[in-house]
Amino acid sequence: MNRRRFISQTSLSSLATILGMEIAFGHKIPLGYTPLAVQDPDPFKLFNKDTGMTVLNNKPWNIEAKAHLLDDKVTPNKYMFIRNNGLIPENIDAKNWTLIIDGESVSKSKTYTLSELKSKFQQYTYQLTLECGGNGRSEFNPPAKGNQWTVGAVSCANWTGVRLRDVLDDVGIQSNAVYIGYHAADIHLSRNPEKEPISRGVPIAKAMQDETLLAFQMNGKDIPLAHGYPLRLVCGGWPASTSGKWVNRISIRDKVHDGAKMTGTSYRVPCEPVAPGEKVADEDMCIIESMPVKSLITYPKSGAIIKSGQTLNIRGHAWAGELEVQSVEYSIDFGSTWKPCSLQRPVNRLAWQHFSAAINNFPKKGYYEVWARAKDANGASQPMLLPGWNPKGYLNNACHRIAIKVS
Ligand SMILES: Nc1nc2c(c(=O)[nH]1)N[C@H]1C(S)=C(S)[C@@H](COP(=O)(O)O)O[C@H]1N2
Ligand SMILES: [Mo]
Repeated sequence: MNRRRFISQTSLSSLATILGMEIAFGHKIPLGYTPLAVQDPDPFKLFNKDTGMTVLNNKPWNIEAKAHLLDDKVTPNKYMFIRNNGLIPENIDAKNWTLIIDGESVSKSKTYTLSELKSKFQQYTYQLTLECGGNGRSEFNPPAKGNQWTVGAVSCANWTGVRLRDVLDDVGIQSNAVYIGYHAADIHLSRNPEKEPISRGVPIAKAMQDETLLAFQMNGKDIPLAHGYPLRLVCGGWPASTSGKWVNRISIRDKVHDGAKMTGTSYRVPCEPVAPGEKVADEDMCIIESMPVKSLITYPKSGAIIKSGQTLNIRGHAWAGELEVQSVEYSIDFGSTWKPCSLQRPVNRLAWQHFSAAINNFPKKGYYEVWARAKDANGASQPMLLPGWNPKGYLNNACHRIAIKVS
């Protein structure tokens, strides 16, 4: 009797797809063994990312953009950051994919296939800004553990799907519902099937917004594998950790969801400001909700050189969580004085807005910095250098800055 167990046919064919060739003796690969060529794959090829992207971590994959790569109005896949807490699910079978809606606050749980979701409910498309709560972490001092994101963990793509609200109305939600929590098919780094890499959620009011989608398309195509194929929850304007990828279950909770990375200090900041480096007790940490106002200069690339007397055209995007951005200004004197940029309205709620300015008041040759500062509808502005320090390094919405040489 042969006790050795071998790789499945589906895993073998997906390996062959990744490698772009047939694996000779492939059926002899022992179960659980990863061939060398895919142990350390080229992430840019693997995920169709631009080679200008920065890989911060490979186990799990975390990849960010650079400011100038985010110049498109709608972020294409090749420039979209990847933030994984665990391992990307293997052998996804979209045809048999199901979504379970359960939890304390449904009278009866209900299961939908992906094709039922698509055919039963009206479909909507929105441009939605997704920013990792830890974007900008690398600037905090004392440093916070975790991925050292600079400015590139933000995107605004077109997401198509059905409204979570329509699905929840179909299931029937009880009046004691407080929160939703997603569960997904990704694999814990320990490969322990009992553990979830991440299971977060949002209050019922956010879940019920028009723009909160169960999405199956990104930029008009099936969602790329790394971004949640075949089904993803998208909650624009909130920490992107609330937008569960590869989602297969949503629990309607009668209390604040207590899944992985909802409790303790995860995705929480001190409820009251603290001094840099101060220890904060878990009970004094509050869950991050809407993301703060922020902007990014996406053109030109930092380091651009112009001739004396030449106009410098800048452009970029600004966003403010649940709010609209009211104005964007720029400074060429390290924040002493500010001038207005022109700013477009968002194409829909929770989409980033585009700004631009023609700068022609550089007084002499030399080194300059262009700083951009956005203000939200409530009048809150970005801090110039750093916002309040917090133990986990979240919510750095400091002004973005580019270097310019006038020669
Ligand atoms: N299932 C699942 N969903 C997830 C994550 C994850 O690791 N697993 N990461 C979250 C975090 S922390 C972020 S910032 C966003 C990143 O989305 P992206 O990789 O599509 O840019 O996905 C969120 N959804
Ligand atoms: Mo994140």
